[in-house]
Amino acid sequence: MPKADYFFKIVLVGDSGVGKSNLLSRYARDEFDPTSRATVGVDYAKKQLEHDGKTIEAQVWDTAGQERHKALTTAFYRGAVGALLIYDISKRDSFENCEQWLRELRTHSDSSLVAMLVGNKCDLKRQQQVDVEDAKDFAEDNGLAFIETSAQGGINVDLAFETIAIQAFRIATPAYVLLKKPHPQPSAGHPSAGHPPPARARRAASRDFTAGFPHRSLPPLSCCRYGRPSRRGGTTP
Ligand SMILES: Nc1nc2c(ncn2[C@@H]2O[C@H](COP(=O)(O)OP(=O)(O)OP(=O)(O)O)[C@@H](O)[C@H]2O)c(=O)[nH]1
Ligand SMILES: [Mg+2]
Repeated sequence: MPKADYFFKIVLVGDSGVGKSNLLSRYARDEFDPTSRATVGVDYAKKQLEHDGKTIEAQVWDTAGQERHKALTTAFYRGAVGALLIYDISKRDSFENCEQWLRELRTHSDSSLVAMLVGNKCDLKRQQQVDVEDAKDFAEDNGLAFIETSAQGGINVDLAFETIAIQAFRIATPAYVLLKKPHPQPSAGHPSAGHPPPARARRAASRDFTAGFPHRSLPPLSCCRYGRPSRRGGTTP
């Protein structure tokens, strides 16, 4: 893996069973496990992408949606610059709980964090319990981008991760360039591993954010569209 110019921590949140771990394995290794078990502690994977002539390394943290397996929240969110807030399109509850997840996300992370609402399992259209319009409304009300994905079918998975990484790149550039090193990985059995970015970097990130990150004006991504992220965060077929 070449040395990256930027390292961004991205966290996955959402109810148990929505497909967080499978989205991560599809993105990082192009794998899907139909019999995957509930995550215990924290899982971690990274992948690089090229944008604007720069190499960005997305360091993705995944934890348990189940309350009893929940990892230490503070450590999990610390230093995150992006988040995917995931629900299962065939489980209404998992969408309704997004409000709670978003609250938790906002409580524990920096105000400059960028987030995207992700309706996973869009291959289960016949069992769909969450109207796309409801999801778009929720996303718009909360300043989130929105996309539907399928970890099973590999639909829009790269696009979701790449879009959030590129959004993070747009706001974080001057601050996180100071870091120039990856966040420490969570070590096995110690999900609390990890250190916050220097206070200087975090203060700079907040300052830069006020300069006007366009995530509120991003058009919601269409349901199950294929394509690559464009410079404006939408898709180009
Ligand atoms: N049909 C379908 N099933 C999926 C999809 N993504 C995940 N699943 C299945 O949903 C179940 C739960 O997936 P996980 O990835 O383990 O869910 P999780 O959100 O990581 O769950 P926790 O670790 O408990 O928080 C597994 O049986 C997966 O195979 C998808 O896109 N489509
Ligand atoms: Mg999991």
